[in-house]
Amino acid sequence: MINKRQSQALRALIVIFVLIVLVSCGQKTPSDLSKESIIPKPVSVTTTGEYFTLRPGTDISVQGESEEVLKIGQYLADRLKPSTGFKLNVKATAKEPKRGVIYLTLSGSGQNSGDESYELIVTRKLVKLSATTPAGLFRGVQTIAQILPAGIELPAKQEGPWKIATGTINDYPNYSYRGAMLDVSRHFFGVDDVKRFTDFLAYYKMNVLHLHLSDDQGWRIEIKSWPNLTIHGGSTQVGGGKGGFYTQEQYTDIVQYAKDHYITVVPEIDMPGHTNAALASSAELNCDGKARELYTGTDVGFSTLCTGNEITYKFIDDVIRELASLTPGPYIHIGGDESHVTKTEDYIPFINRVQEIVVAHGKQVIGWDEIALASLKPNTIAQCWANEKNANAAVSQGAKILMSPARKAYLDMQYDRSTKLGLHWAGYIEVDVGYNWDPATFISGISKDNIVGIEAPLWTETITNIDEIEYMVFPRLPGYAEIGWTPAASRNWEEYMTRLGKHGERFKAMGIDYYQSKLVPWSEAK
Ligand code: IFG
Repeated sequence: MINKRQSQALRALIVIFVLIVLVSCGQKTPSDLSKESIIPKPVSVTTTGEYFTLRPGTDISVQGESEEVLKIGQYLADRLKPSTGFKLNVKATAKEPKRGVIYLTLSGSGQNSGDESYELIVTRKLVKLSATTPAGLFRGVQTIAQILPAGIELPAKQEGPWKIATGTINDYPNYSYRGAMLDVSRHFFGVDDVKRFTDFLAYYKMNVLHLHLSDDQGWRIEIKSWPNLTIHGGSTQVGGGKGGFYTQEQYTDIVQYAKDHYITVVPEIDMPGHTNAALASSAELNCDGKARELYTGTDVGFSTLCTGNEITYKFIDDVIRELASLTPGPYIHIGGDESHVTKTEDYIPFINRVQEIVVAHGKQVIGWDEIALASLKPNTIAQCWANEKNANAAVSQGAKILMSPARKAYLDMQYDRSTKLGLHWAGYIEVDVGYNWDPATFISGISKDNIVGIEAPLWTETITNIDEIEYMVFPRLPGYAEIGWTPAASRNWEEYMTRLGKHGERFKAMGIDYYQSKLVPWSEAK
């Protein structure tokens, strides 16, 4: 029997021990899930005020034997392993585990809101991520990474603890098409750069990678029936550098990598304008039968395929056939922009015929908004970039609109006049300008029902390497991802910029060379 003095001493010891445990945690114990800085902002978050702790023995349990879901489990493990140093074994399980694991299941996300919806329930004992499709699980995995401390993204082992605030998240996207474009023609970027760009899209739940594969300065995709397109047309770039191109094998590798991240590749062959690289590669594509010189400048609108020659349509059919066979996604982008030296009376039948060719090869057409001058096929999408009249003309033909207004969404626009990279013909796009708009009310006559989604193009006349890509893409990309995912009614700049500020640590952890806009309250690493 212990006496009063001893029991007081014991109580004091217990208090000291508890304090040591709490202090030694070294980090604020997350206990409010609704205060986490998730981008895109989820549809609904409820908090229960405790936390789940990732431990060395935490497994990732996957319901059933689906290879695809096990692969998502392994993707999550690979995301968490470097910084935690934990084994994070991925195991198939027949029934819901009791405790101590991250559990992925396709048993439905609690509300059937489309194929990218998910539900994440975190308790002290279990992290349960459920969805109705693997894509939904994959989107939910990005949320798990974002509600762990920013250090989770570091490539080397960190001191934990690795705690996740408890509660429930139900989430699904507002638009089905949420993407970004990389212009690999003006300057060529290798497969690894494209994969890193793809990672950025995946982290922020975007689902389309549009590759601008041909233009005046370079043809970047091997076409076996027209080999000179890449041998000659891929041999240079803006400024005269050595250029480059993707072999069909490399393109297939990019497409597979995107697919593994639940991202669809949209390949673009720009025509009839922006075709000097093709015109330099094959004399017969020119109306005068003379091959053009390669072009390494940055002018636009000076080139056109010979719309009156039959060989032009054989060329296009060969290109679209080979590209379609390499592209699992539903779309082929035919460009159609800035065809300033193609007469309108030639442009219209040309676009009509090219749409027929694309549809004949089983794909749907996307084109820049000028294609609205032609008769759009039923599933053709017009990408609105500069001309609101064209967008309205497309809608009046029943076409859907992909919103990429240059003055809001062009990632090659300078942040302000001091930005060393980029252009400003459409205006300066600081982080708030890129975020503070609603596609559904941006153009009169075009409402949410007419819009498939949003895409942020990065044109690369002035962008030459991955660091420069990162500087122009971050921190604006998460904002476009949120515009595509989160309803406008739930978005406002004042609230968003605080969440974005917390992502600075994540950008740093991922080695992203981002523009530290003065408009954003960047949080210091803890
Ligand atoms: N417009 C051109 C691009 C590129 C861009 C640079 C479109 C659809 C200006 N066409 O944007 O090729 O040069 O900001």
